[in-house]
Amino acid sequence: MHFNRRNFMKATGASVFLPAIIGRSWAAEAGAPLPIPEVMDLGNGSMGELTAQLGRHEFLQGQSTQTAGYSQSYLGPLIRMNRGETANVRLDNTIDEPISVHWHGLHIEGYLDGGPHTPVLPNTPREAALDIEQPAATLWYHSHIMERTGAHVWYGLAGMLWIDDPDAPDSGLPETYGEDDLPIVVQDRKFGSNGELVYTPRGPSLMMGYRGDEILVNGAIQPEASVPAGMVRLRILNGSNARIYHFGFEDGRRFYQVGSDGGLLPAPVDMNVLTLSPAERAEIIVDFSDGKDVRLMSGPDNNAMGGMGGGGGGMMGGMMGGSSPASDANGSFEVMRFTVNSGLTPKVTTLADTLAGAAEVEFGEPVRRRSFQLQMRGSMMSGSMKINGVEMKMDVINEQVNIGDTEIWEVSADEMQHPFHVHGTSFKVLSHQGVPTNSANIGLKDVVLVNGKAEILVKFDRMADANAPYMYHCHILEHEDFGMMGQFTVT
Ligand SMILES: [Cu+2]
Repeated sequence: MHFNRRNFMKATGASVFLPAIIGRSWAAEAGAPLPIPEVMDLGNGSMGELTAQLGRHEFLQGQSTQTAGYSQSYLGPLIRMNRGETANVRLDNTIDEPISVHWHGLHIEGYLDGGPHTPVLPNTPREAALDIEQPAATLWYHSHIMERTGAHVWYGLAGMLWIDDPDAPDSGLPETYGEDDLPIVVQDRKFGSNGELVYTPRGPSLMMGYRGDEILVNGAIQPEASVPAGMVRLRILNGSNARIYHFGFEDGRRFYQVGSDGGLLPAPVDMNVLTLSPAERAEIIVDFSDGKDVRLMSGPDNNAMGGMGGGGGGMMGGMMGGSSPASDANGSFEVMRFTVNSGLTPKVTTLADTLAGAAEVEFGEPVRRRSFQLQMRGSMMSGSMKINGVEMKMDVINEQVNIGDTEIWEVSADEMQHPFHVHGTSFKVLSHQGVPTNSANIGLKDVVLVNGKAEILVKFDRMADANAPYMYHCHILEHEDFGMMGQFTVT
């Protein structure tokens, strides 16, 4: 397959994903109850079915919006899989273009990974049998088609995936789904005056990544969750195309991070600001025992070329990074609200000092070092973004890795910060900007936000041959779609 970068803009405006007019005539409706996705449990041999489909979804009061989703109008069900089992799922697609289901964070072989080489073609169902052998973790899935990932995810082709480990010791963390264990998928979106989603990455919003001015959680605008007066576990996914969030509570209360991309941390990490770049996940424990309602906020996203206020709002934000939500004087904006419901009995009221069942991966001595330079400099002129001087090409394998080898990958980012994602494994972050990191506080990762330079320790235990190689790429989806991606085999 050959791809012409100049077709990119045309492609993202393809007819099934309707373009819209910028402006607004509707009221954004905040404060609806937090939607809790339906669970698709693939444990104990049960077979699931995931169908990519177009739909209409009501985000805005009295408005129906063209969307896409997996087996529902927008986003997909929360899929649960058990460690030590094979998860079986039938993938189908009723949309008039290829989509895929990339299992982001799963350690599975390349042909099952759901990358650009393994699309689900229209009305051509496929079955996938996924051997789950990795720690309990909060992952996700999304479409991952060459030059179309940004549009597909923007319109809704994404969902959460939780791995459970029936044999892990009890962490004591909250685990009552929808009550004290909540999926939180945070996305920014932009709507036109006709109520339709607007996705028109071009110029600055292509260069900086595409941002929206409405904040959605699980597909609802700034919703409200009703929680018990105890410990509540929030499993947060940044499901946005480009926006980086700096989450914190309006009252400055502290909270505890207990998990990251690859599973639980060895011990809770006390914090009051949590930064998540696109595709990163964090599990946090928030104490609501004081009974006070509180808003979850985010600070502004300042990731832009030259470090100038990209999504920061105002003229610069508009010029440089697209839209920004209505914000206070500091640039902070509301993500969602929590109200404490005294009618709910808290099930967990304490948090242990250390976490049983923390995620672990055995790394050996590194035998090789590779470097990856994420490059956007000159990309407007050349019509593509690059890694190590080359743009993504479907028929070029950029790296070959030996199965089971431990390697150090040195990743550097030019012009702005880039969230670097590696398929097929979880890695450890060794250093950032030349400073060794405390990996116990960071945990196992599959995305690292690179500001300058980072070193990561990687090892792959599953095969990916040249017919279905793994990808590494920037998870700002417009950068990925514009070529900041590469392919590697593991054999
Ligand atoms: Cu990038």
